[in-house]
Amino acid sequence: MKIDGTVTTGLGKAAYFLSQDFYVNNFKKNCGFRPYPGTLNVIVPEEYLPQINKVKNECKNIIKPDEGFGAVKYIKARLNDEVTGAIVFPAKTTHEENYLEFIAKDKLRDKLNLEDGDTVSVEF
Ligand code: FMN
Repeated sequence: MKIDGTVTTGLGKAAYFLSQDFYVNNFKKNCGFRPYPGTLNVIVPEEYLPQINKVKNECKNIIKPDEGFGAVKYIKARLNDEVTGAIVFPAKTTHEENYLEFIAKDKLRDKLNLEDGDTVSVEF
């Protein structure tokens, strides 16, 4: 599935979680990269939510961390046909369902010169 969405700024909370060793080590082991501490938030059209929810519900890749932290599902994904990374689905989140959170090795806003309001494609 390939979806066009809009880059938007979050609250910056993901940076804290992506600095925790057990999340970092799991992503390194299972996705092959050490994630930049932050997620790129992409707002996607509501019409894709049923398909996205299906993928999320059927997703078997899950990090179950220590007590106090929430589980995170992840699925390998590509951004703008250019960057390989993953979409994460934290069980605990402040975001609405129409937000996809993309992680990768690099800071994507710098690497792809992205700003809020830009359109990006996410394929997974
Ligand atoms: N939110 C929680 O309240 N508890 C958690 O344990 C938790 N674990 C997370 C783990 C990862 C790897 C990520 C990426 C997010 C996690 N979140 C957790 C979700 C964040 O609180 C937040 O909803 C979301 O990532 C938005 O971040 P942003 O404000 O930087 O856009």
